[in-house]
Amino acid sequence: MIFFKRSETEKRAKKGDKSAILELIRKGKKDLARKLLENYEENEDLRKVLFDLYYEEDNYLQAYRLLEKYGGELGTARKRAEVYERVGNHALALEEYLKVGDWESISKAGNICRLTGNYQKALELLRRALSIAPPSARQPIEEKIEEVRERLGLEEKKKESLLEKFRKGLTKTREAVELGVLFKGRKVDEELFDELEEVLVRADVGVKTSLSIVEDLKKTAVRKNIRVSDDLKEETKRILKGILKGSEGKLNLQGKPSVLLVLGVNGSGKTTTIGKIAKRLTDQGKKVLLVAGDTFRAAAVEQLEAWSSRAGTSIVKKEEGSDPASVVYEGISRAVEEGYDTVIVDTAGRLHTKEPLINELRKIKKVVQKLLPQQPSEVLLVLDSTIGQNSIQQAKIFKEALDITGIAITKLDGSAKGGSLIAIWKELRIPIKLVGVGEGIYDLEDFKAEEYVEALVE
Ligand SMILES: Nc1nc2c(ncn2[C@@H]2O[C@H](COP(=O)(O)OP(=O)(O)OP(=O)(O)O)[C@@H](O)[C@H]2O)c(=O)[nH]1
Ligand SMILES: [Mg+2]
Repeated sequence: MIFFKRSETEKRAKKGDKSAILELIRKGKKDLARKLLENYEENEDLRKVLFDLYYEEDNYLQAYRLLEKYGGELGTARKRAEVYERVGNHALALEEYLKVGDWESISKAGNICRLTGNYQKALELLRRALSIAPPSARQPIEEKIEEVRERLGLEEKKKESLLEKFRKGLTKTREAVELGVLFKGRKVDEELFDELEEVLVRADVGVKTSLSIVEDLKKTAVRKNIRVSDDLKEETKRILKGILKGSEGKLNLQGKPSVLLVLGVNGSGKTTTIGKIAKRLTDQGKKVLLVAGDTFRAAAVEQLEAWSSRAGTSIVKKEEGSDPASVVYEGISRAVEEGYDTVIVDTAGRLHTKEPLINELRKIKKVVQKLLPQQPSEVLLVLDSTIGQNSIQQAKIFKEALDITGIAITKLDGSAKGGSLIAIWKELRIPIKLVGVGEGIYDLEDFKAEEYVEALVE
């Protein structure tokens, strides 16, 4: 009997009967329901059900695809806002959050403005949110307001020092390694050295390197007759700075236009870093063109577009699935014709298909050189510091494809593995040119080894 009823529902559902499909969903047959709904995507009513299902399953890209294709009447404003936010279309996310209008949404809208560097608007929205938020929700909003006010003040006075930024950024690593605690008022003995080695490994400095640092320290301790741990701290800094000698580099933007290729695996922070670099250059009065060479998914192009408008650059893009090399060709041609100073190329980073990826990157470079034989002046590999030393493996694969001229290390602000930077330098010997210390448009710094070590060991 039950069996009969179930197949009856499925039969109706297959014919596009909404209540039958809803029943399937209620009964947990979501895969089937989704498949059926996808066949009826053209139907306005069923499309709404499909959107809600995608949303529920955190399938933001598909939900976004529906919004793109059929216009923004699906779901509720709150759901749409979340989808837009997740795929990085901040302008539309903002619009939708403001439509919802409760304290939570206004606060989210304020946060988007904060992250995109629109601090004046962020302040206005966060204050509005604070005025209508329940007491229990006020603290985090107040903290954000504080941060934005600081930003506004700092921007006038010129930003906080690099050391400060590194200090803040490396908080998580420091918490994990507790070097400060370790070096405080301890006797210098074997136990201390063991612990030191352990915390260095924990910060992902690498086993071999950690061991050699500790060996070096032991010798120094004997030679200089060091008996209290506090004195070891300065020696540790000295050794680390020695290891990092030569690791600093500056972006090479020679030529007009100069071409910057940006590589890295999915989620490493390529697009964000491109946005930050672009902002830096346009602030210097440069004419910058972004090229959406990640044609693998539509949202990637959207994301780059959002950064492009924030940074005030132009963008060259094509539809999802286009040949990346052809987008690059178009971009470089346009940059030459229209006198751009710098072209920055975003690329796709799916590593699970290694060979095609390598071929694609080589092809992109070839296309660049067909038009501009001296370029790219910079091939920048973006590595995520939160995955620590695993990024070394990734880097090696990208090295197979192209000569990498510089590294950008991202998310140093959220990483307990900030020590991996040392291992990355030791292993790869490619200059570290930039570090990402937050999600905001100004959260990018030139790498400075001294400041990094000071912040790490302090
Ligand atoms: N905290 C922090 N987050 C960052 C930083 N850089 C990037 N992110 C975040 O990391 C996530 C991925 O960044 P994307 O720029 O989209 O990475 P991507 O390499 O372009 O990723 P794909 O386009 O998927 O290949 C986003 O949520 C960014 O906000 C950083 O320096 N600090
Ligand atoms: Mg990207």
